[in-house]
Amino acid sequence: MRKLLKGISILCVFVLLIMATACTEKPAETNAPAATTKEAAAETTAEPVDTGDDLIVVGFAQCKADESDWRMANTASMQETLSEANGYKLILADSNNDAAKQVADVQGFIDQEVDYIVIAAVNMDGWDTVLSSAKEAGIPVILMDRTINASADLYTCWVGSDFKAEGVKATDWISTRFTADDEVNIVNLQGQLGASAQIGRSEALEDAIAANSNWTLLAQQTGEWSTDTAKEIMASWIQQHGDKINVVYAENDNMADGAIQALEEAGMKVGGDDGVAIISFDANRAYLQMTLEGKINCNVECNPLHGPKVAEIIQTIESGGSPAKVEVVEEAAFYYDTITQAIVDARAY
Ligand code: GYE
Repeated sequence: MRKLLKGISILCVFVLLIMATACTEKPAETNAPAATTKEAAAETTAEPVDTGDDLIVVGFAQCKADESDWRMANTASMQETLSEANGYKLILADSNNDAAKQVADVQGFIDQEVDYIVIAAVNMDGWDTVLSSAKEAGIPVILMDRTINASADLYTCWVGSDFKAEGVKATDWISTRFTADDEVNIVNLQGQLGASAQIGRSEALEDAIAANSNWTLLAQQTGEWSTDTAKEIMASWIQQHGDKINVVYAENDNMADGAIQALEEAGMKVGGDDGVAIISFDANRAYLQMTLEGKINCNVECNPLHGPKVAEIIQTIESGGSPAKVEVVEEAAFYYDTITQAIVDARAY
């Protein structure tokens, strides 16, 4: 739709230029034709000229492409689906988890007059101005993975996970693991603060702790989704609290792995029926293998493969339709005592 409008406006400019040139007197023996041509050329290239290859140009503002196993699978899904073979030109901007840079990346897409903008937001806040510019430019904005705090009329739709519901699956498992008479002492490795995934998962834990008088939050800190950072933090918590810790609530697989490394290096039993209970999120295949081995007790799925759904949304818009405002993906949870090798082997990421 947008490409048709852009093509018509360029054609009009060319017709006007031809008419203007035809009406002028034959230039004297000077450089006038070059000057006129040059001015004309400048006018037509003021707008990014449509390459005519009929590809749908999608600007993808990713938070940090190598942030985690989940994020790498998410980026790959977008690149595999929005490929030139499938009719797309995907422009990936990696903000390196810098929220201000990500906003600038989106502004850059507007300046390039892309056909669509897809955002996996570093932070929930700070979007109103740039999304208002996208709206004025008539560029549909698709939020993928993370939600944001912005007026709903500033973006076309959101596709992702219900992060709080993911957290409730995890805290429900903790409730089955311990009785009301047990002391439940929890440490919480949070995702990057301000990301909707962190907010939802942390909220579920905090609500469950408030609802269970025998549950205590011993420590809470962001591990920035990172294995190494989580390992360092966990080592310090072990120093402080020792074997009082009986639950690690890590808000993604990479941080769960870091915590497990720290616990094992401290000689503490991990997972299984009587080790420190490990909660994780994402359910990447490598970490479901660890769940099968009993190292992770409860791993809550968070599906990163949003490429096909984003393409479906774009095609709906291209054909004049309106996609649903919210698309929550269905997700499961996996447990060390019921998962099978077949389940692990069948995982797509
Ligand atoms: O859990 C984490 C990634 O936004 C759901 O970001 C995503 C989270 C995911 O880095 O591994």
